Amino acid sequence: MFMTFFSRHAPSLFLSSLVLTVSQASAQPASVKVDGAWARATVQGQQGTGAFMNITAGEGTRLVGVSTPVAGVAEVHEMKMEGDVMRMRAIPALDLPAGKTVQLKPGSYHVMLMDLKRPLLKDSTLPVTLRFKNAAGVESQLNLIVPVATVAPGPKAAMEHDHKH
Ligand SMILES: [Cu+2]
Repeated sequence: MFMTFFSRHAPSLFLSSLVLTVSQASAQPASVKVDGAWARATVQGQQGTGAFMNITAGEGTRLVGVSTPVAGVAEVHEMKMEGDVMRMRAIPALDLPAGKTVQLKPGSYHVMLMDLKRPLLKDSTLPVTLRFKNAAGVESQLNLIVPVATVAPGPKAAMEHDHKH
């Protein structure tokens, strides 16, 4: 698991370890782990983009909010077929069942960043705060440093990384 986390981020080991450190340091959502986080790079003038990650909660909880200083609006979105058109819309909360990894990825659940205050440049990072609420209604938050990339950290890179002669 640990190795998978790093190999998926072969080109940005340093950023990955930052994410890991921050997740662990934030003791509050003791049971929530995030890996593989990335945000899609934007060009000058682009208003919105998506951020993606895998979230695993040790106890049943919900992701109830997202924020980042680089975007005026940050929402959790889902993709849904309406007739034969795929549309995305904001959802008030995303269920994180205990022990099950929920993937936020292109074409599926994602964090939508809108009203961007600056372009997200490839290989830069942005701070993102996730807010959770557990079954007892207790809120907690997790601060992440999310790397910016043009494509998802893919299995191809991981395979190359793991290849041994
Ligand atoms: Cu969206």
